[in-house]
Amino acid sequence: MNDQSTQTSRRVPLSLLPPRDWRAAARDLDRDGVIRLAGALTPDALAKVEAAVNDSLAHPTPGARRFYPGSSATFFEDRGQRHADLARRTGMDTMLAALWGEDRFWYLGEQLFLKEGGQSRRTPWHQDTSYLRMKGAQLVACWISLDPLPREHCLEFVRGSHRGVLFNGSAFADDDETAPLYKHSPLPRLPDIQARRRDFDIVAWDVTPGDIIVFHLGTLHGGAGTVEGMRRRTISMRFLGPDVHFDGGVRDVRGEKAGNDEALAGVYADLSDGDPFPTAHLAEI
Ligand SMILES: O=C(O)CCC(=O)C(=O)O
Repeated sequence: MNDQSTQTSRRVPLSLLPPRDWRAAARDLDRDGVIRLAGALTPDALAKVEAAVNDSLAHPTPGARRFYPGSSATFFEDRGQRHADLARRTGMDTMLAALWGEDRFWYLGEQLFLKEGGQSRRTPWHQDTSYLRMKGAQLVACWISLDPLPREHCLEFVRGSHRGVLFNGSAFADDDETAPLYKHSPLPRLPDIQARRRDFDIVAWDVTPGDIIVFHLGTLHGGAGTVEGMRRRTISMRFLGPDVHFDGGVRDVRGEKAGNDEALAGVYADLSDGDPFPTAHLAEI
């Protein structure tokens, strides 16, 4: 048996996952840059995600951050590559195979957010691709909330924006959420979506634990804050497929170390625009 068929054979069979029209889901994801897979996780799979997130929150990495430390509410963020196995144990790999019609893909890593303890701020609008140097269609996050969230506290998206302009990253500045992360990049500054919400086609859902929101990493998104008495634990698990290439074009931010660039500097070295994105450092799932 070759490596690829070994991968496929150890996946949870699609027939054991909650039924869905995967062809329609793939079409909608391609068109809108985001879909909600309602009830995608079985209770057992959800329990596994919750255990993994709670474990990560209890054992933060050295890079864990608390945004907006002046606020009394917690806005905690951490990232890592600890949960590739979770993707397999929950059937997420089977779902991606169904969405992409692809058997080979890799785990890019997870990012966790915890907001609680009062009125926490919004996650500023941004595109994940501003912090990476990747282009391609097979580049997604599976965003899961472990707490029920009404639409107004969910992650929000600008529909179809994965096909539009790539903006500079948000620096998550206190006083201006559009303030650019890369000071010398030719990428345009983010528009002030929050101030002009009516000008954008914003989509969000009421979310129940067990739902997965799948979005292309180029889709503009921003996350609501919390209010008193609320806890909002979310995880984004990110994946890439073989159509992903190195983006060395306008994203050239040589000399600026920020965000994921720092962690990926060694991987980016010696790559030219359009090269297949290297995957040797990633877990294949
Ligand atoms: O959950 C949130 O508030 C933010 C999520 C996010 O920005 C992401 O997963 O990229």
